[in-house]
Amino acid sequence: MERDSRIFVAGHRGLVGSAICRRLAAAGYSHLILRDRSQLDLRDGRAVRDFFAAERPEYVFLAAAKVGGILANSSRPAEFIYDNLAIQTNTIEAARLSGVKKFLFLGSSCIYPKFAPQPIREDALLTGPLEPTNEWYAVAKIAGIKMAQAYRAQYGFRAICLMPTNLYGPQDNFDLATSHVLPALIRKFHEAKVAGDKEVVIWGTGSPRREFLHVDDLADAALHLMLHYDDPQMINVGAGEDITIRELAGLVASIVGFQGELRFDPSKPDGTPRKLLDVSRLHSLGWRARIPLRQGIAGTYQWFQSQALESVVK
Ligand code: GFB
Repeated sequence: MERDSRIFVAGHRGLVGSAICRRLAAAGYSHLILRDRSQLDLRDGRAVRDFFAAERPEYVFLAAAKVGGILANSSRPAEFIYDNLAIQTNTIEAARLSGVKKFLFLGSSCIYPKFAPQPIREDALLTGPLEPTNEWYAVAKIAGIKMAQAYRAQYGFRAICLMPTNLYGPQDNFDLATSHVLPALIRKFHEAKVAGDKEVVIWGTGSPRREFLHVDDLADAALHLMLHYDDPQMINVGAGEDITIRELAGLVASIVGFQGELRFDPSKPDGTPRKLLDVSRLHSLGWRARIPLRQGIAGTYQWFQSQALESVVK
């Protein structure tokens, strides 16, 4: 990939796409091709093929997807399976037809079986039943991995697949009904602190364990692998350590400065008990996560506050 290569970052307004754009810009890549949803609906196959034929991107980072936390995933299964299948099918096929040189597909750690041995190695894929709260999203992402591998096998299409763990960072979704846990906790503790509330309710029992990776680390890994990895086997991208939701809540509360009580609500789903990725393959390729969790959360809280301030000024 040259500094003036034509690079399409699909989903550039989202958490992942915006981080990939920042990373590419910092590395001097100057020809980014970007379209928001109103300009190009990736679920529309004809529109996607026309776009690729006209713009002829050479490299593609597919960061566009329908994503959400445990509640959004379990309450809108049809959207999660349809949107993701359509987005990735259209984009991979149009990229192949228009002669894209290399394509990066992003999956998720939830593609692995609910009770996969921990830490989860890449070869655990399809060895057991999925976690029911996100099986629709997971099935779509598994189809994307298999499509990338099939296209490589039959057409020599150079697609690589990254499986990131739970991500967080600036540009995340802070809507409490649809977000992931980390932005939800930042918002809940911030609002409770401002309102002087005595307690904050956390979903589930607090015992599930999750691994969190700052999205700037993911973007750095994505660039590294786009440049140095070219293999049909997918590759896990994680931080290498996990914590319980209870520990995470304590950490976020201390960063935000909330001093009240934490109340757990076991009527809400816990989801999978644990999903820590085995990142030995990634480490062997010379890449490691660098942003410590406390520092990453503090930066994300700063970003959240700057957005809140901006919406007041507007
Ligand atoms: O981040 P999260 O929604 O997704 O939830 P998953 C992680 C854990 O945090 C669950 C708990 O045990 C939740 O019950 N939790 C506690 C909360 N309080 C909250 C809260 O206020 N909001 C949220 N959202 N959770 C998703 C999948 O699973 O992970 C997706 O549904 C995707 O498919 C994503 O793979 C990375 O880690 O459970």
